[in-house]
Amino acid sequence: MKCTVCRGEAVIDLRRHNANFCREHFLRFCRDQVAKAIAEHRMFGPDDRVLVAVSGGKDSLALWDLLVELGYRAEGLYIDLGIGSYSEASTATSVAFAESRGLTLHRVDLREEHGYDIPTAAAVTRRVPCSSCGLSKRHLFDEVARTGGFDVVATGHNLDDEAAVLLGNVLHWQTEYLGRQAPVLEERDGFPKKVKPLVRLSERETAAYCVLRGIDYIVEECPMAAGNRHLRYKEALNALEAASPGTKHAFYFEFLDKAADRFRPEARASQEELRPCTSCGAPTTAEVCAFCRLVERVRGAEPVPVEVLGSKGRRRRRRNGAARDGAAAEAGATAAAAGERVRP
Ligand code: Q46
Ligand code: ZN
Ligand code: ZN
Repeated sequence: MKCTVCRGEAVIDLRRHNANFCREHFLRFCRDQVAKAIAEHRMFGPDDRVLVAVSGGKDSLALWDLLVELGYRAEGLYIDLGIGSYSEASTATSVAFAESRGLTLHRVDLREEHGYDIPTAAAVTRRVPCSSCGLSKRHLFDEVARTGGFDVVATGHNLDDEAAVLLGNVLHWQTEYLGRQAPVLEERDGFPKKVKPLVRLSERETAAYCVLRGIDYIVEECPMAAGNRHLRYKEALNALEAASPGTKHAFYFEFLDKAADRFRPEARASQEELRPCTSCGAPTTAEVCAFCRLVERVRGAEPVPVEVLGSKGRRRRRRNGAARDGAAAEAGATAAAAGERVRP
């Protein structure tokens, strides 16, 4: 297999681009795709301070590395969610990455700083973990961006993530979410601008990027993600992509080009007026924001181990006929995956 650019030995084939690349030209391809996404969608400029949402996984570390390689002023934010050994491994990986490159990593520990962790919040609220997790992450990214003087928050959502979210939104005709699905969410009433510079790269490409750059990332998936519909949508799209390379790219980018605008009025109409939370000052539609209400409810509760939650969650879902939790899981995970805000 020869590199399409230099005819040297290729290390990866990209069927949707009908190309093979050697290490050097694949890394350049990744940088070009990210640079193109940033320019085309006017994500940020060379003087902007970018806050990268870091999880220790391949996408967020590849994103941080790529932004630094492209010369941007990017610092990381890692949130310790307290999800057992998964969070321990994520913390170690994120810290090691930042230290090895001399980069600034901001850290928030949910239990130390806010008195709860995600498994406990899920048990106390009797909602699926992704619901309180997505809410907590969005609030803390916004807060650190605001207090730290960052111009924009960048998340590691890739083409597979965005295409899967789009498929979910289309299958259920979530027109309000369709109107908000974009690689850029502009700053609004105290919420920082949010961008997804990896939208032109697939999951396989970000993983290959990490391997070729020697980036050590956690392969383990969050144990709380098991069974969510988002993963099934990815599998379905992978089957279509295998049969017809380029399907995911066309599905997502043609949606942006030809259909997204049609849903914008609906998304705008659903935007309610915002005012500062009387407790923390974050923009909210209520008197006290959803994050402060969550903290109030779960702070100091007896910690619930991940394993216990897993079995309880499954029992509860069976008893309730799956409906309510299934929908909540999907909304939480989908919004978390899309980096979007859902109203509480
Ligand atoms: S970390 Fe949190 Fe994800 Fe785990 S609990 Fe759900 S939202 S799956 S991106
Ligand atoms: Zn080459
Ligand atoms: Zn608040």
